[in-house]
Amino acid sequence: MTGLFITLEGPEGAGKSTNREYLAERLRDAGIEVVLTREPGGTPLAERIREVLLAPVEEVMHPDTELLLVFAARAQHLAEVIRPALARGAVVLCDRFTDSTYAYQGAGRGLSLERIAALETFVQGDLRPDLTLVFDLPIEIGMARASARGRLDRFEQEGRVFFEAVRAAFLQRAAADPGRYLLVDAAQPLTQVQQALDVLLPQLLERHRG
Ligand code: T5A
Repeated sequence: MTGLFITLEGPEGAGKSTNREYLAERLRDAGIEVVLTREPGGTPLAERIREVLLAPVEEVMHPDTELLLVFAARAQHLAEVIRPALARGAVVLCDRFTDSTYAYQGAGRGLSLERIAALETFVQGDLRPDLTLVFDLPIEIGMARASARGRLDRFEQEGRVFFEAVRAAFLQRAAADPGRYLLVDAAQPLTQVQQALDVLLPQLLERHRG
């Protein structure tokens, strides 16, 4: 058995958390250890950094501060949760990871992709997800789903141009590496999204068996 690192990415309200739970159940039914986690966050300390990142505050957070906080949380998460789980042979299902940094801090905030890549190598070494599911949907559908929950976080308060840039970045990254990314049409009814995940399941089991 080999550990398998699967990330779920996409804009706000795309169904990442909902489908992470669904996939976890299917994998556990097959007797596999699954670690469910998320970014920013995933450990008590990284969750505190998440609170700083998401809370709307008066003072404008500088984009470099945002970038460094995201990677600070990620360093902790990798050390405490992700690397140990992969070493045990577990499947790690992570809601957002470094693709979100390229999309939000890179495309959204306009930070240099080279700088993000340098931090990616510094914090992760050569660790990259084995598979990334990109849940794609029109911005207005995702925002309607996300805002139905109530108060918007600091990112959700951004405007349409920001989210279009984020969505385009996910699509571009998925198109550039079809071996690692799988695009999921997240605008479909949930049952259809989950049927698409069911089709993927045998492949995941096969890869986990090594
Ligand atoms: N961030 C994160 C960065 O800027 N840089 C980084 O490096 C990282 C890691 C985190 C924020 O941090 C930023 C990006 C984010 O703005 P978050 O809460 O983790 O925030 O991310 P969100 O995308 O905001 O989380 P959401 O909960 O809004 O989205 P999900 O998880 O994609 O959606 P989910 O599953 O909670 O579903 C939302 C609602 O839609 C329904 C669900 O039942 C739920 O009510 N739903 C559907 N309804 C109809 N049809 C479907 N197919 C549906 N799928 C789900």
